Amino acid sequence: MPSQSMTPAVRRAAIIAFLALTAVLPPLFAQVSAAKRIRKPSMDDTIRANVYADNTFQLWVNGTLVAVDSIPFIPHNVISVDLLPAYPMTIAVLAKDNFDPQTGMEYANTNIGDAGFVLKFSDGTVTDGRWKARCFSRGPVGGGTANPRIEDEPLPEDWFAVAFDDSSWERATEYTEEDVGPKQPFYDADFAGATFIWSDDLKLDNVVAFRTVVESPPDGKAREDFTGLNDVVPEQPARGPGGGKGRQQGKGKQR
Ligand SMILES: [Ca+2]
Ligand SMILES: [Ca+2]
Repeated sequence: MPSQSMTPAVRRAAIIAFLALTAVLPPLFAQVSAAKRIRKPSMDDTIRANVYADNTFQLWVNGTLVAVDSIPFIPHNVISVDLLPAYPMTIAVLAKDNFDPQTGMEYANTNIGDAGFVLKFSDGTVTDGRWKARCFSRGPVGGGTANPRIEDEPLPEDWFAVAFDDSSWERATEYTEEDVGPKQPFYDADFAGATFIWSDDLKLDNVVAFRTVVESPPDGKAREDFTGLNDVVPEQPARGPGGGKGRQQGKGKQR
């Protein structure tokens, strides 16, 4: 409160300022408090990721490993997983062709296999030539099969991290379906608008890392950011048909 030593004019001004602050601050605090309130996300807040790799991949989103191809070689499968997105969204992929680590070839060193990678998220995120790509293992060097050997280099320790600097990486090369020759599972899943990518050598480059940053949802749909959910007390979500009393026989949903 204003001090007794103030002049009347200053004191009056101080009292007005004090009263104004007491009127303004509580709503401000309430806003901050409300901003920290967050509901629990539901499956409606997730997006679906479809990923197809010739031959295998690991997928990292915002620095976290979220999916690994469950069939590393053949048959060529589509991996579909649910993601809780947060934007900007950093996507990092480690994709590998099938290859013998000594020769770079496959099928008992009788064949130089070719590769390819494609991804689509239901928020509209797709692979294309804007992604960054960097080869970390190639072979057989020069395409020679008489004395096949590989060249490789270690992945940077934090290559998948949000803060990793990929400015020295090249842009990915786009490939057609004819180039890659995807198998039926690719056609059974939604990859509309997505483009196959790899480095600039679909045959000899066997380990390729990709990175991109999706600044905002490509479909324009507003989505809440649930980052840090463990650091707040979320609002209680609406209960399901069971009224929150547990799973009803034959009706409950497995979680
Ligand atoms: Ca290959
Ligand atoms: Ca292959």
